[in-house]
Amino acid sequence: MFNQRRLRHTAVIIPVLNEEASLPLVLADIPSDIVDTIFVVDNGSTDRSAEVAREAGAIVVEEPRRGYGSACLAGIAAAGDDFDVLVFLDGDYSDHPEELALVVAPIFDGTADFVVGSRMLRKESRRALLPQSRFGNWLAAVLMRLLFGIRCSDLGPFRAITRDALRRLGMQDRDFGWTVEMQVRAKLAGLRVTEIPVSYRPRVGESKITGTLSGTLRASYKILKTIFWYRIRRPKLGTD
Ligand SMILES: Nc1nc2c(ncn2[C@@H]2O[C@H](COP(=O)(O)OP(=O)(O)OP(=O)(O)O)[C@@H](O)[C@H]2O)c(=O)[nH]1
Ligand SMILES: [Mg+2]
Repeated sequence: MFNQRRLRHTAVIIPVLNEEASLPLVLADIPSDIVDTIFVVDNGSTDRSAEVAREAGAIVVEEPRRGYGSACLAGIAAAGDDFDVLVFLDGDYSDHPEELALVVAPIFDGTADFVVGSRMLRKESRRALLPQSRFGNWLAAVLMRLLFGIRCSDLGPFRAITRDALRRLGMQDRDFGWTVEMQVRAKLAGLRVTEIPVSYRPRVGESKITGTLSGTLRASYKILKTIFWYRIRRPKLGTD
């Protein structure tokens, strides 16, 4: 493992909007024997998220344009060409950063280009998802199977991808459509994609999306719109 890590430079990208309470917990659990650099993308937080990130040794990237996708795109731009593998992780401590080695393993052993951590494969993780989130992910997975032949069980935020594969995708979405866009584009680009079960727990702090009606409706609308847009348009992506 030590030699392999030397071969691969791995960065973590954490989109953040007002997560000062959870961020120190997330950063403390990221395995430093695998990860070279942590980019915390501050999406216009009004709390001390940026300060606590810097205090914990992360590189803070400012992205004033709101939206989960915007934050991810800014993190990718900041990482540039210096990393072979990029890992995405939420900043609310609902993911388990200590499982990062499991998420990157199929990439490190050369069997996958893109790995999605699924929260739907383990009972206790599934139970930690709010019912609307469980239903939304199930419906999205059914539609992706029917419309694209994609076998997946979740649009989980905890995921890893090689820099080269990410470049081939040409990601564009700036908010809630980011996760599903990456999985659909990965299919259209012919990436080797695999899913692994990950743990999940209720977030630290106030829910912004899945725990609110407006957040759930906005996210669901954008995810469904993204799925059907790609089914109708089927853009050609570089397959090699
Ligand atoms: N809501 C929201 N989160 C953002 C934004 N930019 C970055 N984030 C971060 O993106 C990650 C995912 O957002 P969450 O609010 O956890 O979304 P969720 O997990 O679907 O729903 P909840 O955890 O219930 O709020 C978190 O680390 C947020 O801090 C943004 O514009 N809006
Ligand atoms: Mg969350």
